[in-house]
Amino acid sequence: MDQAVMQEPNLNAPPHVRHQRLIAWVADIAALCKPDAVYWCDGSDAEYQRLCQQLVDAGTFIKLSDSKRPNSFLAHSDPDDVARVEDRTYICSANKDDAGPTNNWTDPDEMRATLQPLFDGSMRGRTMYVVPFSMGPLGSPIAHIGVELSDSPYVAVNMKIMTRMGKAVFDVLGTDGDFVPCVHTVGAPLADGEEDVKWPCNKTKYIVHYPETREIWSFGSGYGGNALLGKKCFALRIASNMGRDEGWLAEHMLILGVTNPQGKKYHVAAAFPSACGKTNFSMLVPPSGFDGWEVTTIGDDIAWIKPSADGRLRAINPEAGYFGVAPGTNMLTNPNCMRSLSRDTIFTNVALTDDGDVWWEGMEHDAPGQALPAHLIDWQGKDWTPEIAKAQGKDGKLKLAAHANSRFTVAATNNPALDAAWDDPKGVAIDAFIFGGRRSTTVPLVTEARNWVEGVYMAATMGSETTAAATSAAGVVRRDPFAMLPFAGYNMSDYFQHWLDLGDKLAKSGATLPKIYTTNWFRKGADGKFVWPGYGENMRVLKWTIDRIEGTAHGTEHATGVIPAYEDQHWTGLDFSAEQFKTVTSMDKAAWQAELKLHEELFSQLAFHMPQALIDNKAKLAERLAA
Ligand code: SAT
Ligand code: MN
Repeated sequence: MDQAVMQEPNLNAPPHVRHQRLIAWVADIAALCKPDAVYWCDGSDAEYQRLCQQLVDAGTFIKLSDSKRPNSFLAHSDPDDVARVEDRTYICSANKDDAGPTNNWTDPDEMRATLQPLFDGSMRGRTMYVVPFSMGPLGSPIAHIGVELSDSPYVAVNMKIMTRMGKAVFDVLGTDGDFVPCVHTVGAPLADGEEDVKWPCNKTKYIVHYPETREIWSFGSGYGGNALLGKKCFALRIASNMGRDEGWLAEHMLILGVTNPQGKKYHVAAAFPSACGKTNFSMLVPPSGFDGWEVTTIGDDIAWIKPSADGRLRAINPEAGYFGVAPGTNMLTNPNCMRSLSRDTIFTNVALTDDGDVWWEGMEHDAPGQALPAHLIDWQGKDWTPEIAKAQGKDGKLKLAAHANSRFTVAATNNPALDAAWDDPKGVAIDAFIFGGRRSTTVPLVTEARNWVEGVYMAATMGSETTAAATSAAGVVRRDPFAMLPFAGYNMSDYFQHWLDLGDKLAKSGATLPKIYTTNWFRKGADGKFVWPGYGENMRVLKWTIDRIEGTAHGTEHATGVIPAYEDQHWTGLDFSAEQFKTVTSMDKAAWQAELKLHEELFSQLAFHMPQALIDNKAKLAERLAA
């Protein structure tokens, strides 16, 4: 690995690194973690290929067939390292109240004392990669820089796809630029001559944030949001703190552009909990009946939003790639995503086919007639056939070939629906926010907030049935305010206040605030099946929200907000009856009375600093429901 490899961990950095504080920090961490070598990533394609080959040689990566899936790899993780570990994730603010009741908190000094011996010598036998990255277009006024030190080459190659990673970051940093220091170790030091495992990790895991000093320390996991520290740790938990202090928003939101047949373009930012179809929505293909409409992707998971001089909220996607859920992705649910994944992709925990390609549950819909593959290697490296799957499955379901939270990592530039402005340093002006939960009952397909406070209330009280993206139990309803429950890096009530304050400030400046909506694609009928077809058909809901902004669509006032009637929706190209529409939009009074009790529970949990405006909004809602 040429001259960039340091034989002594604390040797000087390459000449293009001119930031003494950064170099000193790298030396300090090397002294603590004691890697065998330090390697400064330059972010080049050659480096990416070299590291991928190294991962192949180590058995971590399987190279997929070059004819089926060019330039692509598959990794199977340790079976105990497959998702974010929320119960091991900490916000260590100086004051407990600043972390709030929704975050795990430990006194920062105490946490440092706990972590010190764990990190001491944790990288023995490994190389420490210095991974410089920009979250957002290089040099953008909305972007920020981080440097991750990690002993995982899997992390280095994923960061190359997920962020603007490499040498150019040092130019932006100059001699004294700000960066968020991120330290990551898989926590599996190697004794002299000890052979490595394919997916090193540690049973003990700590994902730790120090909001005041803007630091991230991650120990013991090599997976996704636990290890790719630019993503949830920086872009949401640390950045939400930066946003609170500096007057901007770091949100768990996709950003899309939608252009109507007249050529007028709008931008929408939408929040959904993990694994609720954000990637699908961000790459939506307008269905039949929508000639002339176009949807383009700016981002699929995270948005950084800053007020600009003209009073508009301008958003960038801080990421440069997609780390999306594979199962359920197919040509029907997300054709643009399938096309993105046709090459240059890292897959994690999906199944391997006999001809060197990948497979996951849901893909069978792409190959009619050949419902399930005859043989696979499943995500745990075991033989999988439909017969084995049947015999070893539980509750009448087939044993999964791909883990429910299996993922793909792919560059945004592979997306055929990528927005021309996705990398624009100025960002895009947001016209509407959408907050969507996964609820089989109660919450209508779409509701428009009558004002900013009502919208913030809707977002704050959002509930969702849990998914496999976190290691906790799937399928129970939990409140997930703004889809930020696991990601808000400070007190949730203060975070609500921040949203209210920003709205106030923009309104006072005379700006038109974005409209706020909630959606729910997941209402079920009496037969327990989803009623709304979802996916591309969500365009119909999107069109209504845009037409409301244009002032051309009708809606009816309900207790919770404004809801379209059947005739307010554009139905060309879809056979969807008024009766079905009623099932997905009906407002059941009793269900809402029960729902309000759950809002009450949330409000008492978050009582400290709960904004009065939201308490008042709840009282008004209760009155309207009682009327
Ligand atoms: O594991 S990640 O946090 O990167 C993905 C997710 O949970 O949304
Ligand atoms: Mn997410």
